[in-house]
Amino acid sequence: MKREWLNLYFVMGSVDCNGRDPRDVLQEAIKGGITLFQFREKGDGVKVGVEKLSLARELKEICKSNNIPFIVNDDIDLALKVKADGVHIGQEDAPFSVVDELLAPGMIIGVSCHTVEEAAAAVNNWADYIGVGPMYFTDTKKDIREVKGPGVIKEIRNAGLTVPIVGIGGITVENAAEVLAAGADGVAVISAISKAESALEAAKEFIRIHNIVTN
Ligand code: TZP
Ligand code: IFP
Ligand code: MG
Repeated sequence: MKREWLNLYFVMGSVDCNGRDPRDVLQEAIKGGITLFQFREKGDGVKVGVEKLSLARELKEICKSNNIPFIVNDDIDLALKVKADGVHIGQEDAPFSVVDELLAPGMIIGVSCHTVEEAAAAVNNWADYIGVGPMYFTDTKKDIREVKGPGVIKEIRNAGLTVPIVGIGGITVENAAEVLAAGADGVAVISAISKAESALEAAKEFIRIHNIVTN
């Protein structure tokens, strides 16, 4: 995978869009410059079964026609069915070795990490990238760990780990620069784009900030 794919990682499911059509929100976010997309269908009122599958297929097609890699959160079966480019798994999900065996060759594996120890273990298991968070408080995920801030990313970099990293959790255009300055390759956001008045303008602003901090 290319490190630049993490520049602006948009994560979203049908319940994150304030009642808007997720296909429209994704199209707008792509026009605004997102570089990677994760389908994360979680929370109250989510789609299941064939409805989840057909939404995944539609979002995947939108990504494909715009050359944006498509990642599926947690659901390995779904990822294989829609021929996703990769999966994102948490520390509580199936062990890495199990996941790796189920996936097609070349698929991206991202892992959620909260500490230097978890990051080191993910690197040893050949994770393609890690998501570190929650950086800040968020209402979007109900079972979040302790908020530790961008300092964890600094610790991971100081430990010599060069693995591609995105920060996640409560990231907005106001605090994204701190996360990047701590050593993240990019930021992963749900609500700051999915619930923005304009997903396009929000994404554009994140890209503008990424360009300022990393150039
Ligand atoms: N993992 C850690 S925090 C989080 C996830 C999926 C939610 C991020 O959502 P938001 O709206 O960007 O805070
Ligand atoms: N990190 C990420 C990512 N996605 C998640 N769903 C998560 C943590 C819980 F953005 F991919 F890094
Ligand atoms: Mg970057």
